[in-house]
Amino acid sequence: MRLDVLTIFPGYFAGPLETSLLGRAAERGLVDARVHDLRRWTHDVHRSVDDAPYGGGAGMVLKPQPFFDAVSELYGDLDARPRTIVLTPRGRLLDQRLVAELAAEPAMLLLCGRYEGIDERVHTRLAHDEVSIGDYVLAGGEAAACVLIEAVTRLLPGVMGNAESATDESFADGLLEHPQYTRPPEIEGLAVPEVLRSGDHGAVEAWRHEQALARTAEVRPDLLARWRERRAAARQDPMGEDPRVD
Ligand code: JBK
Repeated sequence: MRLDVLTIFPGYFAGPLETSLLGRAAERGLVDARVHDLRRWTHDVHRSVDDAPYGGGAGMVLKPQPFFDAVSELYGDLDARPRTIVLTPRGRLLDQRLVAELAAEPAMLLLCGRYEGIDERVHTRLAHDEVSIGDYVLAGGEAAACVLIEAVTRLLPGVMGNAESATDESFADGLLEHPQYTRPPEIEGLAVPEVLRSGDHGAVEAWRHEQALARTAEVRPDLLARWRERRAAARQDPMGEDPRVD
């Protein structure tokens, strides 16, 4: 997948793009991520990317012109741009369904806002999607872009081994994960549950399912309600949609 990012803080992406999963994916040619400094498309001596809002008010707004010039130069024409996403708190909440949809794109362009936002005409003319990673206040879209990139990249063919991809199945099941243990069998007076050491695979599966249900009920009743609805629908219509698909 080809990935372009437009930001006024290109340095923000250096660590995440080089590290671990993403770094390996890039080395192997599975992702081609390019981070562009929006200031490259400024023409004044101060290289200013922002300006005061029309109508007044506090803060500054990112100017439209550098975005339009950047997209024209990168793709030759505004209409030749790939799937373009603005990371913004007013966007649609990112979930695994949207992540999977984006992973099927050949290329993406991510626009990161700062200050009070980006001139609305950038949204109107360039954004195919506005995406938020959650209801909290960030300094800008950079951290959100990193989250999106990591979530999408790990779904690209060849990026992850089979052992890691298998863990997706349980999330797609719609419940939170059951607890995990490794050696030693006891530490700090805390023992590994006996059933996990019993060798009884049926009992292990049943225990894990109970734990996942209990945990989901406790912290994410919203997820549990959706899981129950999907399971009921699947029982009504066994040949219908795969209930695991979020
Ligand atoms: C937030 O994607 N977001 O969630 C996001 C982007 C930019 C600023 C923000 O405060 N939440």
